[in-house]
Amino acid sequence: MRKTLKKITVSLTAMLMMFGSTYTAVGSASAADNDLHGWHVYGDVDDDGFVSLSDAVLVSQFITEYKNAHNHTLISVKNALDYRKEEGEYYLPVPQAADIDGDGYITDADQICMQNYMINNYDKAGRCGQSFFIN
Ligand SMILES: [Ca+2]
Ligand SMILES: [Ca+2]
Repeated sequence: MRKTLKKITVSLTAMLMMFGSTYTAVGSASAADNDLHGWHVYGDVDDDGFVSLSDAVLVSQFITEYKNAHNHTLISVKNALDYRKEEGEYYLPVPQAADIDGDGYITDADQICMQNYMINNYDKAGRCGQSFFIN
């Protein structure tokens, strides 16, 4: 499993080198760590104000770690929110921002949307880079 993760990270790093560095996201995110109230950007999972490779890598690492820890593959946004309180190495600071296709779950499909957005400035769901508000 670790080998696979390393391979994914390496290939994503290679992609970064091929397609440039970071892409500025529309809007800004300024929520405190434990309070997600406010504006966020789909794809900016680590809440640094950019949709970048580090977000896609983090989602990939999180999915792998969560599956290993919980032994099931369907990760809801709520699961990911709860996981922030666990001792995971790769939790998602803003899990809602990772559900690009809006189905309520964080899956490889969301991560693929993020990659396509970074490479082509287009994702199938059409939400990556869009601002959204958490009440
Ligand atoms: Ca980010
Ligand atoms: Ca999803």
